[in-house]
Amino acid sequence: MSKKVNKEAELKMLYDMLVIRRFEEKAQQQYQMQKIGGFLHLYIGQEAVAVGSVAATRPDDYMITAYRDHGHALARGMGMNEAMAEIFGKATGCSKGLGGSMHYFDKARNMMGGHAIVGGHVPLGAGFAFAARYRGEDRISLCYMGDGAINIGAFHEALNMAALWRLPAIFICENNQFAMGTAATRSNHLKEIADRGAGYNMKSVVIDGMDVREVRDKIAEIATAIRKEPEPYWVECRTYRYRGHSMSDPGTYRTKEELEKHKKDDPITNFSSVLIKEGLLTDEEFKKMDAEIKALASESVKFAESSPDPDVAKLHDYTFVENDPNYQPIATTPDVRGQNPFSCTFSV
Ligand SMILES: Cc1ncc(C[n+]2csc(CCOP(=O)(O)OP(=O)(O)O)c2C)c(N)n1
Ligand SMILES: [Mg+2]
Repeated sequence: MSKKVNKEAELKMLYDMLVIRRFEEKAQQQYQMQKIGGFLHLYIGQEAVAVGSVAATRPDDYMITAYRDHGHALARGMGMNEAMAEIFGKATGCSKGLGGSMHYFDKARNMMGGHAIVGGHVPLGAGFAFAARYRGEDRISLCYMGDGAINIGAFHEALNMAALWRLPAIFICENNQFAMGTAATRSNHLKEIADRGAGYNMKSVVIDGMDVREVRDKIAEIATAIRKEPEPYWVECRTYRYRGHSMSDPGTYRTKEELEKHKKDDPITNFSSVLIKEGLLTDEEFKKMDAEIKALASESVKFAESSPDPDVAKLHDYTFVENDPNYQPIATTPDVRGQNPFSCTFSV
């Protein structure tokens, strides 16, 4: 065991991964009891990616992801109550019950959303990095996506611009090996997903996404480098989802044996064993931690059930910007290169 190990930080990573696992098991149960409508995509198996990368970065760094978003929000510190209430479509949810499972949002924690359109959020991830550079801040943008997003047009536009403008973004591909029922090997003419970065002359890194320490350490290294010298990185985190694509997935595209083989790499079981072996945790402490988290997950269901529905009269709220101190009406929008961008016709 390295001398530099910080017991509290290590235990927090285990705790955060367990929060995601137990929260989602509870959500799955509620879905099966038909208390939750719409889609539900579980992150179970992939917890080390969100937890390790959040542990490696700062709370003021931006993060954005696709629809498999519970893990990212919880890792950033969202409470289980507001997370569960959102899935139940309640007014106390993180998106006021208007987003549901795929559209978590937590501006206070710089969690800039779960996004349902595959690859559609990648330009936004580049945009947050642009905003940070433009303002002269040393914040970075963590942009997560699935292996199914890397052939989408918006993905390529975003990576090209990010590379051209040297934006401080870490594009993290969570390669869980499938896009719905399609294996990544059937949809990409690539040897490795990590090779995608080469097309944009971008530094590329492969990470074992089942090992939370490796995720944290490698992302921390990249984050430190790009805060000083901005440039984007392309990261492939190799991981695996233990549940179906969504709740209605019959899973016919993989065998039971394959699933069982990958369960041996369980990021939580393996990390807890390592911590016990290193003397940072006892078996009893682990059981106590788990029981505490399970109780919080049950509590979050009670919270969600007893919360009010959103007010129908407010259905159209939150669609357009309101009370934004940065918003400038057209008349006061400053000129850009001598022209007002909103009141003139550009000649090209
Ligand atoms: C532009 C677009 N095309 C198709 C879909 C339908 N769809 C939803 S999820 C998904 C698979 C995406 O897989 P991946 O990016 O690997 O993410 P994972 O589900 O594995 O986390 C598809 C094709 C969509 N949401 N958006
Ligand atoms: Mg995938």
